[in-house]
Amino acid sequence: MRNTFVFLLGLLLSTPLLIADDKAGGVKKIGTAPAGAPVKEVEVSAKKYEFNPATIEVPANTLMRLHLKATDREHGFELKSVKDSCVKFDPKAPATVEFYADKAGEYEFSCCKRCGLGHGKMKGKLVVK
Ligand SMILES: [Cu+2]
Repeated sequence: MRNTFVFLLGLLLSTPLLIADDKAGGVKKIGTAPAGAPVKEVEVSAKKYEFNPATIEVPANTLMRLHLKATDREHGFELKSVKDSCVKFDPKAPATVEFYADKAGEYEFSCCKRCGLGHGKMKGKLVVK
């Protein structure tokens, strides 16, 4: 009986978190930036089926802060090489992604919210130099 109660309480407490996780907007942090790392802020707009800019360049060891704004409907942003990096946003709820790039390379990103027929080609890349 006691175990059931604890289980139900846990379920009750975790439910709002699960819901919040699927909502558009918010801040997603990928990687940890050391204190004092330079920051590069970039405004990225999204619409069917493109990101603008689609190529974003940043020097290595920079904290990149992407401000994602959708102009038509809900879209998503996810770094292909990073598990669970999807963040969703819509015209009323922009989102911010922070990505600390400590290694040079190209990181492909794509839309992670099905947004129509061209969804699969909605892509871009971060170029870390
Ligand atoms: Cu999409």
